[in-house]
Amino acid sequence: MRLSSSLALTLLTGTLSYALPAPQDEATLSSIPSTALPTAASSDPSVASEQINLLLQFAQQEANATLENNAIKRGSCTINNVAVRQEWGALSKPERKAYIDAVLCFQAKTAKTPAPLVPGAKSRFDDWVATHINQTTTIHYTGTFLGWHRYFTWQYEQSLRNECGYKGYQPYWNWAKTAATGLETSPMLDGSDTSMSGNGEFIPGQGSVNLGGNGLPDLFLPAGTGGGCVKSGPFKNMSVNLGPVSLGLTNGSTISNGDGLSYNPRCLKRDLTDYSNRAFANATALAHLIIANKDVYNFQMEMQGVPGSGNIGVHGGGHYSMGGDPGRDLFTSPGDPLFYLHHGGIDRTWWIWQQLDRKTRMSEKGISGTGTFLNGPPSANTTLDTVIDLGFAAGPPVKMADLMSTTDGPMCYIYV
Ligand SMILES: [Cu+2]
Repeated sequence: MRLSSSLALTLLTGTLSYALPAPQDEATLSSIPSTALPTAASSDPSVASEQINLLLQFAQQEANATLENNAIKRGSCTINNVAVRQEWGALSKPERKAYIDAVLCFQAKTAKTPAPLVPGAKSRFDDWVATHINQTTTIHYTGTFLGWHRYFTWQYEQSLRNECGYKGYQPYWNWAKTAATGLETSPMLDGSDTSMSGNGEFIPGQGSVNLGGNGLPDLFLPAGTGGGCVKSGPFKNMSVNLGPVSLGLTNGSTISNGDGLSYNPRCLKRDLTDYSNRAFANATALAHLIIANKDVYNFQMEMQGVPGSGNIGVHGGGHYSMGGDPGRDLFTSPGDPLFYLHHGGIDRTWWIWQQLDRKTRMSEKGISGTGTFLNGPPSANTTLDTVIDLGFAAGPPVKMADLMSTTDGPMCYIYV
């Protein structure tokens, strides 16, 4: 029997959650040879979606084998306890609500960051924004980009569980899906009580955001369909306390509030922009990113966008399709709680890509870059021994070596 890929995925999810595969499902699912994987990304979105599904199934098969191996070796992360991260739309409404409640709880808890260091950090949620602001120039376009954001997102998930009683795991944003459906009607952004809140209030007559300048060619992104304060859903009353540091506005200019660490309470703004989602983070972009890039340098450059190339990658595509404040601010972006779903998507993309060649892509050969933004000013190469430290957000500091696998180090999760 040949299963449709979506049915197979459903079955595989069941397999991983309950570890009780029916024999016939196992036989069907454990048989994707690497030679069956696509070697060139399709430019047709529906074909590209099928390609991504196949890559995902292969990745799950590889991860599954590792988990079974761990069980034999009596490792701590096995198929019986592995966390399964799901797409927002795959969560039930009570599961979505539980995640939202945990984030609201986190936003109501007092910060651990000392006020003299970051006067604007008022909540536990803000501790994470402060850490990201403080380290922005050493965690983007660096050798640590993927590992740092993996650890940051995982520790955020763990803190929601440990400090706010959340029982689930970090959901992720599937950009290919919202590129097809549009953002505002997706369960993640429809403004309902079980969404991550919706669009900002519509501001008429907005211009474009310019991502060029400073010696780079102009790159104009059209404004979205919001622009103002978010007025619906769970985060309509949230206060954005930190930043901005480098916030692109829809008149082409950029504003900042110094180092962004002082107290600057304001509403959460969004400017949902389907254009940015569709142009840079649709299924064909995602399939190309995973299939066409054989080494991590090219993979992470295409993911973040080669500056001046006119392509901002799926990373930029996701950020700029949220828009608003702090969504368009590279430094303060974790101030929008949607950040963590976006970075769940980034981490999942890296995870799939790694599973295609585990030996290389989880080793030091799977790291490229230095400790500074595009190596400016020049700094040492990132290695497996490079330490990631999340400051007051969460500890302990870890080495990159512990972040190359989501099941063989301190973490224990996979994606569906
Ligand atoms: Cu970041």
